Amino acid sequence: MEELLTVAAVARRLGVAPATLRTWARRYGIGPTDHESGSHRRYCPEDLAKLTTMRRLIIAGMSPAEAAEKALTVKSAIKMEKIVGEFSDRPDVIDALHSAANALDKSFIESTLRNDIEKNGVIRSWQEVIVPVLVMLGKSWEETGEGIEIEHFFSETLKRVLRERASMIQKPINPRPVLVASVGEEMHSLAIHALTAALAERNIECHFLGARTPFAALEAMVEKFAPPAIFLWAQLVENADPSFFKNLPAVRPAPRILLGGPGWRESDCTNMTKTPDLNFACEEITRAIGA
Ligand code: B12
Repeated sequence: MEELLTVAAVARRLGVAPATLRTWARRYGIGPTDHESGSHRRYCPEDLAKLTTMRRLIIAGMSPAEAAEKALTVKSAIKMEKIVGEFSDRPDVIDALHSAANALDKSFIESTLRNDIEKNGVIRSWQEVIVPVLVMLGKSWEETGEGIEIEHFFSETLKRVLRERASMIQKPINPRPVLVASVGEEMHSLAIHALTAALAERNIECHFLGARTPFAALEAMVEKFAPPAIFLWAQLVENADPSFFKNLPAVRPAPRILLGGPGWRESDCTNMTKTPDLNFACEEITRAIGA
């Protein structure tokens, strides 16, 4: 039986909005040929081959009109599973995730993130796919002042996937968990979610305090658990109060304190370790727990 697909299914796999597919059909005649199922038109494997070519040529920099002209000459057929494979290299994943974020397509964002992390690990996924998408989302919000719901929606979906990943930890290798927090009024917490998930892949357990952690919470946790390492995130300068690391209670053995995020000012952090990236933070923490 021939595989026939809806506009929504094809759009998700190709990483474009359904409206874009409709425009391509109307403007360039590159749509579902003549398959009808109920009142909805469906794409067949031959249509998919044309669309996949169109998408690839646009990503390569060709204009939609030129890409459509070439794609319409394609005679082959392509199966849905094949498209997923074809579009799994990194620029396409970024693009697909960005489109899915804009379309508020939760299930596509979740499954793409899960697959990517499963295949590449948290660090590579974060650096190669997730950060570029976050930067794109932040940029469009900065330029237009619109789409804040997209930022929230994508962040929450990403947090869910990273939490899931962190909870897969089996037998932690560190008896005393690492302490991880975003300081003061800091609402940005995606980086620390990524850190906790990346450490879980190494079976390193964290006490995760999340966004807007007050100093009293850090103080109590340090006294109670004497963590081997403490990671403090500040995205914004106004939240990077040095008293968060200067006034921590003294415990034995002394924890390794790491500061991450663009908020920390160099002048406040002399003699402190500021992490340059996720990989470095994971390596330092791994060393601090003696693994
Ligand atoms: C998602 C997001 C939000 C979400 C946060 C959700 C959540 N739970 O975290 C929400 C919607 C809540 C939010 C709120 C705000 N946001 Co915001 N947000 C973002 C966005 C899109 C992603 C943030 C993020 O996690 N980035 C990924 C990080 C990690 O990238 P990075 O900081 O550049 O990190 C690199 C280095 O720091 C380095 N690194 C070094 N050490 C380490 C250690 C580890 C472990 C890791 C992982 C990385 C790392 O590697 C990183 C790359 O991996 C950014 C855009 C952007 N470009 O980042 C804006 C952005 C950070 N937000 C911004 C702003 C202004 C705000 C608000 C003030 C807006 C407002 N007016 O309300 C509020 C902040 C309120 C507050 N008190 O904190 C600005 C900040 C500008 C500035 N520098 O001052 C940005 C840059 C958007 C923009 N382009 O203008 N935001």
